[in-house]
Amino acid sequence: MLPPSERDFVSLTLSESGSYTNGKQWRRQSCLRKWKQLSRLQRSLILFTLMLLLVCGIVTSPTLIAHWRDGALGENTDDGKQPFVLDLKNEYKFVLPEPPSEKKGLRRRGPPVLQSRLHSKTNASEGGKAVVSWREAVIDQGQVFDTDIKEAEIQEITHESRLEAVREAFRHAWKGYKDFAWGHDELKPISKSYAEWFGLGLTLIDALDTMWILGLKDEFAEAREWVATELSFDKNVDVNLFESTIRILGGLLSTYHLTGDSVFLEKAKDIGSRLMPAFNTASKIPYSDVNIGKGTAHSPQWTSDSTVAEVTSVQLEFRELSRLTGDPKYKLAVMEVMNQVHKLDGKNDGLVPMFINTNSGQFTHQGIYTLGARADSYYEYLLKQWIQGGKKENDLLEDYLQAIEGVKKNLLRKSNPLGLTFVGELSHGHLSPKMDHLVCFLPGTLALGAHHSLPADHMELAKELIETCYQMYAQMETGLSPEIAYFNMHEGSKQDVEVKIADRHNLLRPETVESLFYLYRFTKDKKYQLWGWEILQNFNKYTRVSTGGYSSINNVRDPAYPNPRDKMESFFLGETLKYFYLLFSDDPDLISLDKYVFNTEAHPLPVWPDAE
Ligand code: DMJ
Repeated sequence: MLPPSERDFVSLTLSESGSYTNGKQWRRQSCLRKWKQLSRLQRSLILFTLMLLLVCGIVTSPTLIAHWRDGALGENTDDGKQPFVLDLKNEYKFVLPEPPSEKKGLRRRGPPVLQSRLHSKTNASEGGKAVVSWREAVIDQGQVFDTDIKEAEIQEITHESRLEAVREAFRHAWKGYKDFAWGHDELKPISKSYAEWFGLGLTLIDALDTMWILGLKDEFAEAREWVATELSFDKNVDVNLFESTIRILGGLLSTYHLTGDSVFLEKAKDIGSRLMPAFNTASKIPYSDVNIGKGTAHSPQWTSDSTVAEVTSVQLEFRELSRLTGDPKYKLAVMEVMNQVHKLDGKNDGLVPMFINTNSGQFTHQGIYTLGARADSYYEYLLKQWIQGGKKENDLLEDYLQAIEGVKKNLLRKSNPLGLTFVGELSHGHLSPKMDHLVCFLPGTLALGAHHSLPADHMELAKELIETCYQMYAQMETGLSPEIAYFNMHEGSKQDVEVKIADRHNLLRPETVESLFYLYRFTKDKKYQLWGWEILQNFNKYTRVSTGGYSSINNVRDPAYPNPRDKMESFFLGETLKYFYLLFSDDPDLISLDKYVFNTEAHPLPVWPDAE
């Protein structure tokens, strides 16, 4: 216990200058008398009016609002200074400091540079159709897709310094996780605490192979020790089958392959077998949730449906588990799902609805077709299972090829004014120009297919779509994409990408960086690295928390007020930073795309050598 002198206490002292004169005392007593003569109702009314005036005064004071908004919530400032939070001692602390690359004297890229580059080109091309981009910058349509980025611009930041910038970003994210969330699922970097989802150290497991690929040996060794000594799946906890398969099972399997360390294989077997009760349904279409301690499984409380993307995006992992263990039960369970979905009615030119019933095994809520949430990775896993198994499973390939034709026929449109190709959503015959950021996995998947000898026009479409995904970042004021974009299709629109208020958040998602990586690997066009570098700079500028970690943000449209959500998703370490690193690496053998397929959480699994 501290001595009394050092303990916190509050003292009130009347100073001499505070003593009253007789006149003042008299006036005070007289006021008091009048106050006491009032009825209780009169006194209450006066007090209520005074309170009302006080509250109105505070609420309408612009200075106070700005102070509260910028200070208490930890936002960026308008004048380009660093944002701050008001901590409990009333001191200001920086939350989102200068990106490390700037500290090292590297030139910042991102929207301001893009803006001036495009602006000067506009002046040079008079008569070109001009559009207004972020911060009112005028962009010449013809120049936006200029692939002729000067070599000097690319070389100004060296290859190695980009890789180091990713390592530094990872270390910074890891520091936050280690300091405030070690062994828990997710870091809450602003409140310096953690959030549990399954209570299984999700971020740590998701990040294992990223550390290995980035060469962060000390961090990896510490995390490996936690897995070996602390991680237990013997817990009475409900987990989501899909999320725990792609993040935990996938993360453990890929780390086993990269390291050869059997501790990861043993853990993978343990979680894999604990997830199997999900497949005990009347239809064999799995439930969404499993209790890994009790061995029971169930649908969500409100429905007996599962999500189509979820039940068809666990196959890479369970197939691999069967191959490694020699036990076919995992593979049989997940291939049964694929076989059923292959035969189902209710598809539209190969496009699937978003829900499937665990009792009947039939699609439900038919009529809506999207490449976004709830359907996305169904398409990704058709192609990747075909590659994983040695390109022999024809049903998978047929379904994939038919679906891509379905996308072309039903979902593709051009935006205005730039003519960006986007993937909309079909709802009962009506095309909505809505595109989730999640859809940005598609350019990478199309490019991967083309690399594996699928039609060359898939690569052309991939190139068009990745430019759209990049513009979802570049047309925003922060240079970061919203969760969902709406594309203008009307003549005379000023910019292509519109965002609804509810969709302005950015969760540090990986899909665009993932596709940039594939496009760069296959084309070697340096513009993809440059675009990725811009995006990394903007993550550093608007989402980095000074005490460690990165935070998803609420508003990509307001650089002065991005409004951190206080959460670092595990996929930021598992996927986003890994894809950044692979994008900036020029080594085609660093996770060769002929030897590995990435699961949908960016965990590389081997293409089967002698595909059975
Ligand atoms: C990840 O968990 C996976 O990439 C999944 O396929 C989609 N959602 C997140 C990332 O956005």
